[in-house]
Amino acid sequence: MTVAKPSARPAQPAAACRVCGGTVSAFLDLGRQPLSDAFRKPDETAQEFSFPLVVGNCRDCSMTQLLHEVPRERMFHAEYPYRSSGSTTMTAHFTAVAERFLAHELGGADPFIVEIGSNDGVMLRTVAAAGVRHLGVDPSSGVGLTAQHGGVRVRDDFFQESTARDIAATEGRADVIYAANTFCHIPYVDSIFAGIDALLRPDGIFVFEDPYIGDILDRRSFDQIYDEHFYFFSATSVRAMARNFGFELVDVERLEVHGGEVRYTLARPGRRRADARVAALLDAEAHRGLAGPEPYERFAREVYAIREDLRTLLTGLREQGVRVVGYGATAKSATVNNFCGIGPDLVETVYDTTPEKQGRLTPGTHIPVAPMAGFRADPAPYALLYAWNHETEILAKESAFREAGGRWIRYVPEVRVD
Ligand code: DWN
Ligand code: SAH
Ligand code: ZN
Repeated sequence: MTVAKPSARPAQPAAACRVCGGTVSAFLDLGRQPLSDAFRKPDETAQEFSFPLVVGNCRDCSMTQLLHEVPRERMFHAEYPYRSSGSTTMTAHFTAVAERFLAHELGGADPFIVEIGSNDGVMLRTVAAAGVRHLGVDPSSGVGLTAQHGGVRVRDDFFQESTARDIAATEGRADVIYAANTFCHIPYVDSIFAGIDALLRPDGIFVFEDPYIGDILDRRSFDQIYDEHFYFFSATSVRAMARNFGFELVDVERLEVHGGEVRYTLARPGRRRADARVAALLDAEAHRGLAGPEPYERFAREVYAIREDLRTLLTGLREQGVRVVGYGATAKSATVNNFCGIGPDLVETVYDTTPEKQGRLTPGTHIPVAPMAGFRADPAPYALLYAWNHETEILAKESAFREAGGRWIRYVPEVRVD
């Protein structure tokens, strides 16, 4: 398999910022990539969709973003396979989010919570169980059906201005609008903010949590970059974006989930006092130069080094005839496999608990995906931990693998075997 030269300059060096219209300059070209969640049936013959995965940083508002947008209907549809409840850590995380909203954020006699990207209902089912009025909005109707079976009300739709206006007209305004790992998936932020403005009560809050660019740079987690992740937020870029659309950033909270995230709270200007954490994170970002080009250029060099190291390790193991399997058919792994040229010759099988991914092939490089039982029944000496963001949970339940002499391969923040 051929891989692009490390010296390759991005095919497209610049684009217009989707937030402010300024100039986005590219800092990393990850090559042509498939849809990260399009797992192929083995007998499928149609040409796979691909697009140039190039990421850049806006010189004007400092928002990190992709230079090419994949049409949303290609990614989010009835067969979208990702299920939020597949991790016990994430399930506990979202139960705690719901409990916090229920305890602290609901005013009036008939409160209303809206979630954008409610997926299988992992957060809203706690709200539903408490008998509180709610609505999930999600265009991926397969996972939405699971939410409905769990007692959650779901609207099978993309959230945008028209959807929000319609909800406000028929159901009234919301106390809280929440989005986890979804707002960063949506390029059309102007329509989202117009929708938030139409749907949120005057004192309401818009809360969203997404991978934090500071953590991506620190942990060199280049696999957070894939079709669905359009934006990579910082406090600096979110504050500028919020102001641009008539909102104020009033709180930020660092989270350890999914490899490092920040939860941002927005309110209408003057409605909430900004927590001191906002100024602290803005200062920290200014101090480390997050607005400038240096940290991004350094990151790009580090990513190329990881690719070299990972390919050297995997091809070395192949030459010795040593088996390597993958753990977790993550969306992130599409970037790793396609950027590093990892196919079934280097990783024979990827094990995953998601029924919708099993029996299929990984996007682009076509590694078979198999049920997790095989990982234990037919243990290989090496396992590439694609679901590294769930490491604590996985290492706890897979302790037998290590005890039997199995070794984990990691690729972020560097290639490591242990
Ligand atoms: O932002 C997004 C996040 C929230 O979820 C979406 N764009 C798509 C998706 O990204 P991902 O696929 O990289 O997410 P995860 O949570 O890292 O995916 C974990 C994968 O590993 C799932 O396919 C489930 C699987 N898994 C497993 O097989 N055994 C997960 C755990 C915890 C396990 O023990
Ligand atoms: N909140 C969940 C799901 C994240 S996956 C979690 O944190 O685990 C991203 C979800 O966003 C998918 O279910 C996808 O269908 C949904 N999504 C993408 N664009 C959307 C939009 N414009 N409006 C609502 N949901 C959207
Ligand atoms: Zn910009």
